Amino acid sequence: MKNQANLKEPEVIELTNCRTCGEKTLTTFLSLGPMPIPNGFLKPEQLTEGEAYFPLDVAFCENCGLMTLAHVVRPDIMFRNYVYIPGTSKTMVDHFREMAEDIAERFKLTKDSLVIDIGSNDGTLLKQFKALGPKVLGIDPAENIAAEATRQGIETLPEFFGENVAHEVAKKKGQADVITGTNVIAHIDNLVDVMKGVNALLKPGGVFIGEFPYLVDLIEGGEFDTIYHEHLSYFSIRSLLNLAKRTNFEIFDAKRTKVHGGSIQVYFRRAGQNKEPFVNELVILEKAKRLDIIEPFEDFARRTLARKEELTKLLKELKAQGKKIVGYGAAAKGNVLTNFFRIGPDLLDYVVDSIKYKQGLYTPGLHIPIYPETKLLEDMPDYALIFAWNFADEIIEKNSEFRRRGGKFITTIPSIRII
Ligand code: JHZ
Repeated sequence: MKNQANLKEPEVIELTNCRTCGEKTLTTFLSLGPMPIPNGFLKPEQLTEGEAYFPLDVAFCENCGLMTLAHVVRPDIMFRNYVYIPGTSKTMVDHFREMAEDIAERFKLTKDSLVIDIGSNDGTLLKQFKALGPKVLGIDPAENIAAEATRQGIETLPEFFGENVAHEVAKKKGQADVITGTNVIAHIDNLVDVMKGVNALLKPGGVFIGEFPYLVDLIEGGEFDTIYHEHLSYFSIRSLLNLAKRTNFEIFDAKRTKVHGGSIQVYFRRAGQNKEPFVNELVILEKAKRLDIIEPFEDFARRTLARKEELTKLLKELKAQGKKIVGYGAAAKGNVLTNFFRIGPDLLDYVVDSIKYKQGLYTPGLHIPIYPETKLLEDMPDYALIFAWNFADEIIEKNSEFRRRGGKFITTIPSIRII
């Protein structure tokens, strides 16, 4: 079984039809690029090699309300050798523990149940399921991370998920009671193929639960830096209802969660079980927020440009006062911010990060060096700009000594603040 990445395919293609409803009604309303892929961290010897830049334009589907990137970068460029892992964040580990407990209880999972996680990464979610009894299996195309997860006891197949892979897994391992996919469905272009794969791999009566950043939170919070090449789709429930209908599934529950700036968990099962059309408070909320027309998206684009001016002005003023500023958390979203705002080593001396795979590397595009978090106290810069704003509370709390010695944090989202 080998993956679907075809090296003969072009590196980037323009999207012509909406991925959830299939219509040709896409209108581009914001351009953040071109820029390098934001998890494309560089080794020192790669700094002079030149990087590939890809468009980063955002479009809106007038028909079903999906927000989507206007282009798709070939997946193997982004996901084969991946550096992001959720396991170093306490917030994510706690979140996945709660999620696993909730699902295991609600769907009465036992030690005979099978849970399969798509885009399972380092196995952080599956470890929680395993501790509760069920058998688990991960599927993730990042060969480096899949191998590490398997070494740690979470069997992980290094594959891109789709219908073909699903049939093979079902043959070898059997069908699953629950399939999960956290922060991965938004990363996949062919969602019809994903749903066909889920159909092949799910037991009768099984459920598929997807979690991803929620469009309402992204637009309201001005979370422009969540927009990058990996994240092809920014889902509303409305857009997903279209996808479910096209693929013979139905949504039977959807709820908001706090992670990654505000996410949703959406519950799918095979069609034909809902007695009434699915309407919950989120469907009503999206209508009230007018996310079915382009105006709120154009307003979001205006707010993003205003934030660019505000933050660059602040950093330049601090720099002119002789202050030393660094970045905190070499998140992919930080690389969107630095590239779009043009904030480079002239303003930020370095970035600190807890993930060992990122330390010693340089950020894509602007080449800011990355160090372990311990450098913050050794060096005591005046300001640390928090790129990983979704973990701001955790980061500020664990760095109380930095603040006690006079260090200050700057946040960018939901607003630019000095703490
Ligand atoms: P973090 C990820 O985006 C990747 P990113 C992915 N594409 C996705 O879908 C979204 O999340 C939703 C560091 N850190 O999670 C670790 C510290 O240094 O916001 C990470 O490098 N110290 C799958 O990359 C970064 O910050 C800490 O105490 O934007 C956070 O990256 C903590 C808590 C984190 O994701």
